[in-house]
Amino acid sequence: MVTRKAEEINKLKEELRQKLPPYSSDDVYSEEEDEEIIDSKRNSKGKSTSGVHEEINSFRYPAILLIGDAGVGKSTLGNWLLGYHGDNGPFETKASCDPVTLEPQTSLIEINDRKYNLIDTPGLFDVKDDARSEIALTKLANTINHCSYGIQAIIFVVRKAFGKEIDRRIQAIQGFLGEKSLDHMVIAFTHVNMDQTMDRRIMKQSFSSRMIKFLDRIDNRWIVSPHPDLFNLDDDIVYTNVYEAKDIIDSFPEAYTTEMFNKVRSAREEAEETARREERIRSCEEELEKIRREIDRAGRESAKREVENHCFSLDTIVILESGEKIEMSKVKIGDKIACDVYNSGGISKLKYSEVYLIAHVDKHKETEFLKVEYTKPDGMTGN
Ligand SMILES: Nc1nc2c(ncn2[C@@H]2O[C@H](COP(=O)(O)OP(=O)(O)OP(=O)(O)O)[C@@H](O)[C@H]2O)c(=O)[nH]1
Ligand SMILES: [Mg+2]
Repeated sequence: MVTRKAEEINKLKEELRQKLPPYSSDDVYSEEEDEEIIDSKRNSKGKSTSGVHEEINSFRYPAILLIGDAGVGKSTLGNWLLGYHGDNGPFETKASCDPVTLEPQTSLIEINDRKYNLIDTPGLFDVKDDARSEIALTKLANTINHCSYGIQAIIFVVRKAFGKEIDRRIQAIQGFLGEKSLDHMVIAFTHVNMDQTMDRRIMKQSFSSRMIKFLDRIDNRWIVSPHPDLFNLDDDIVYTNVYEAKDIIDSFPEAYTTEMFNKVRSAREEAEETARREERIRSCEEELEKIRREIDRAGRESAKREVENHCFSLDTIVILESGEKIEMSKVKIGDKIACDVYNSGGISKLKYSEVYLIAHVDKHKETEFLKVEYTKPDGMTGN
């Protein structure tokens, strides 16, 4: 694994030295080696980005994605992997409060004679800015959709001291890329101290139980991205980690495909749409309930006023025997309207009474009535 023999490391160093001249901003990276690489460009800040470009339409090979929090050291690791010093390679790096890589950048990388697009992505989790995280996720989705040759590896760059937050990050990545993406994932730890970088066992001892569980899930595929202030390109440990990463990447049998990603994406979008729909229904129901309560309260107040006035108003709603509800003003002689409630075998039922006279429609005008009491021939009385 990581502790390679000295000669082997020297051989690897020599190989790399032959392949890659030291980076200088005037270099035109591998244009001669690969005619498909787009001409070197200048990024928005004017710094030369030889060998790195932002044309995501130009992916010609399986992709290796560098993902992780903003400022965690993704571009630095990209540079190490390309054979440059972490802080002095094609990918721009900077100690900055603001995110540095704002658009996905790509550079060609060759591992065991196979070419890949190494893609440096904008920071996914910006603790200071949720909207920016959202944009970064959209950009990542867009980038993935352009990886028509699939994704060979996802290098998830993680700050070593990242404690309990790791679960949230992993869940977010899994939710975004899908469970299958874990089969293509390598964890790269940054901000690791000298001892932990030099000795994998010391590093292991520092893992939390959560981290151990997660690393088990991905078959312990992890490397250390050496601290650029502590290590040089020539240091064995840099080579060891770079080659460990490359071995892992090369060992993945088949690439994670855009279809897999899009399947996860449509499932996620469907779930989000369902959640949004349910939320809309819930808020409509809440609104309806509020209106119902309002009507009920207004009805009670109006009934109270009517009782106080000894009269109903013309817009008072009455229930007909047919169940239809109409305003008092629409009532006709002969209609049977609900006038009382009675109990029938434990069930409340409405009692209806026939309208035989509409006598007093103006509640503001006082009218005199005669009360007639009668006795029918069968002895029944009424008034
Ligand atoms: N202490 C420490 N600093 C590091 C490490 N890796 C990178 N850095 C420094 O952290 C700063 C940010 O590194 P970048 O590689 O630009 O980080 P990034 O993840 O690409 O950042 P964004 O593009 O802004 O998302 C640089 O100054 C690096 O030198 C590390 O392992 N330890
Ligand atoms: Mg960056």
